[in-house]
Amino acid sequence: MSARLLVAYLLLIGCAGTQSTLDPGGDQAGALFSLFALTMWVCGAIYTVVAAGLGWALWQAWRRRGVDARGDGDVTHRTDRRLTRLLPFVAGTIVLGLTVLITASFFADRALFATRAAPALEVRVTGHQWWWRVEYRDPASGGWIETANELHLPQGQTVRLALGAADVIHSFWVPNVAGKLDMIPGRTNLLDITARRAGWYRGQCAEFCGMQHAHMALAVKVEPPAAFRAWLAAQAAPAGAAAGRGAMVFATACAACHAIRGTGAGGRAGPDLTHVAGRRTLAAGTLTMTRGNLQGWITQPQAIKPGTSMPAVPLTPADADAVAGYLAGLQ
Ligand code: HEC
Ligand SMILES: [Cu+2]
Repeated sequence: MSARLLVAYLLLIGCAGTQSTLDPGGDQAGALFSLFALTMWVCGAIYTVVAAGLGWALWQAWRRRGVDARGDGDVTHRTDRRLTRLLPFVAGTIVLGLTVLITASFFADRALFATRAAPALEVRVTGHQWWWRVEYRDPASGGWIETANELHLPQGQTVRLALGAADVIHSFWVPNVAGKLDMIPGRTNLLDITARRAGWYRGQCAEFCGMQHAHMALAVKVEPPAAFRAWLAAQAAPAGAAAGRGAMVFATACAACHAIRGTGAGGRAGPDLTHVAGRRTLAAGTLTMTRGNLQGWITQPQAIKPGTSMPAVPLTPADADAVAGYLAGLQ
């Protein structure tokens, strides 16, 4: 008994979770899940009928074993005629089943890619090898507020994502919230999403994009609109004035690639680090955000994420410690 329970548990734990199509937390994921459930039920019913028919046929054959060999073919012919009368019913069921599935699929598709007239918020998400640039349209100024590797969504509001790519094709996929949509260089794909359930989710690049494709995750937080607005206002604020050894090291060794708004650093080759320590993960979900992991990443990014576009910058241990300390303070 306990072994059977364990099997059932192992089969079902995959269904709930922060990266699951079977645990929808938004309208678009809900539409996809309903389509999936309907398809499962229809196909499950057909499978059951077919399996029962096969069982019946085997049973008949077993009951009549030896009869046909004696040359008494009547029984077989009678059964054949009965089965022939069933054919229109079988064909009708197939046509009906397919029609239901095609219609449901058509409407699910429309629900998935419907665009609203006036979304509450506009967010630009750009795929890079192997991280995500995320920019929010500032409701106050109309400008863009830049962060990386983390997407915050106001609960219950429709957000328009403008998806693009800087280098190769990537694909945006946060299964608890919405279906996949490719991110293609030179093109902008629009996706309206409405997240309903607050919490943290995990997105994942869904188009193979090179060596570290597996380490291209996106942390997604759905939160009540007031909390979201407070978070966005904090993201919009520049970092405090840069002072101390860490800031100096950053200005010489890192600023060519990274921006920290409010300081002179304005590089755009890598993620914006203005509030880097406020993020949940480092390097697109590769590490959790801690002071120790920050320093580890800065000293040996190529060991942690081989092939990443961030080079190992030669720093003395004291300088690495100072710059990690500086970044850890950027909440
Ligand atoms: C040649 C450009 C380049 C230089 C120089 C560079 N970086 Fe990076 N950095 C990147 C890129 C690109 C990424 C994204 C890597 C990835 O996730 O695959 C990155 C990622 C990071 C991240 C993780 C950000 C996040 O959102 O998770 C931190 C922190 C970071 N760099 C700090 C530094 C520091 C400190 C220095 C200087 C010692 C530095 N970088 C030098 C390009 C650079
Ligand atoms: Cu990718």
